[in-house]
Amino acid sequence: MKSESRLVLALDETDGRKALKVAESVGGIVDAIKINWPLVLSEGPAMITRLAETSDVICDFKVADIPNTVRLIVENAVSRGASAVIVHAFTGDDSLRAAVEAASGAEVYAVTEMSHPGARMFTAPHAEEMARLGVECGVDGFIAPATRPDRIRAVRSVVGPSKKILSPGVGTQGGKASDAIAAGADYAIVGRSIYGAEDPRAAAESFCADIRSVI
Ligand code: BMP
Repeated sequence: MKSESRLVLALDETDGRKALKVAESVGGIVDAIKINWPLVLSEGPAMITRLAETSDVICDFKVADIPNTVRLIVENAVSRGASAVIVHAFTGDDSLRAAVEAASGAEVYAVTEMSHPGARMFTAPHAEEMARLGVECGVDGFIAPATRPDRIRAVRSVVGPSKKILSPGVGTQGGKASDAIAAGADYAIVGRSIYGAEDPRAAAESFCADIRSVI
C-alpha cells in the first residue's frame, strides 16, 4: 500500500453505483480504499475485485474466528484482489497466525482497540497486550482509535516503528486526522465525512491538507 496522502477511504456507501462514483472521485488522492460488510453484503464480493482494479483494497471483515475459518475468509478475500485484511486480535495467537499465513503476501492488520465509546469496556484494557501478540504473530499493522490519540501513542510504543498503524474515528466520530498522525498513526481512515460529503473529492483533499500539516 502506498504511503503518499496517508489517507484511507472507508467506503461504507451501500449503493454500488454511488460507491464506485466516490471511489473514482477520490482516485489518486487516497492511498487505499477500505471496504466493510455494508458494501460487500449489498453489492457482493465482486466489489473487492472491481475496486482493486484501481486502488489497493483493504477488506475490513474484522475476522474473529477459529483458525480454519479465519484462513478460509482471508484466502477468499485475497484471491479476489484484497491487498490487506483486517482481523480481530482478541481471538488469540493461533487465529492471528492463521491469518498471516493465509494472506500469503497480502497484509494483515489486527484491531487492538476500537474507536467507539463502548470499546473502553473490553478492547481498550487489553490493547497493549493484543498489540504485543500481533507483533509476535507477524501481523503487518494495527488498527487504533483516532478518537483517543493517546491510545495510538500507547500502541505505537509497544509495536515499534516498523509496523503500520491505521486509525479510524476521524471526522464523524470526532477524531482529527492530524492528531492521529501526530500521535504515531501512518494512515487516517475516513468514511462518512468523505463519502457522505456533497463533494467527496474536496472533502478528501481537506483531510489530506490537515494530514500534511503534521508531516
Ligand atoms: P466513519 O469515518 O464513517 O466513522 O467510518 C469509520 C470506518 O472505520 C467504518 O468502516 C468502521 O467500521 C471502521 N472502524 C471504526 O470506525 N473504528 C474501529 O475501531 C475500527 C474500524 O474498523
